[in-house]
Amino acid sequence: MKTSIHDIKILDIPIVKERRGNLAVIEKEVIPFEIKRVYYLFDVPSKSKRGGHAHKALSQFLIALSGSFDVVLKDGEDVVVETLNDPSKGLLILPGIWRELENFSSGAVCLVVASDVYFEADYIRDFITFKKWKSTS
Ligand code: T46
Repeated sequence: MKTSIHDIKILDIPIVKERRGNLAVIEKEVIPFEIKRVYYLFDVPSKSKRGGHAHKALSQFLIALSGSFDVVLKDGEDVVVETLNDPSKGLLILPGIWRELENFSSGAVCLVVASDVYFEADYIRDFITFKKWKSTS
């Protein structure tokens, strides 16, 4: 799997701004995959870490709907940390990238838009296995 942390992108989400408040729309022009699932993380204790795995085929788009958190991204060679704190921007993570979510602020909500349904066999949950898979696939 040839993806690297350089393939990770922060994408703008179109916003309809009004005095009544803002409305954000995620349609197929915004993200490069068909949406099959949406889930969200909330009430995450500040010391908690989520993620700690990679996906073989799944693409995901992460948005901080509220509050902030850090996403640590690894491709087996390099590491980058993206802080998400703006509901008008989302983080596109392609398959083959290790991710760890941490430093959740109080009230943070992480919305995840995914390219497929939940499938445990798509996960690599061990970092050594991930590095081997990256170098051989
Ligand atoms: C990711 C980060 C950002 C389901 O039953 N259905 C689902 O759609 C998901 C995502 C999870 N689950 C079950 C599987 C586990 O028994 O919920 C439990 C917790 O899942 P996990 O430990 O994978 O949760 P996170 O927060 O560490 O990771 C999740 C996603 O799994 C992952 O793809 O990138 O959020």
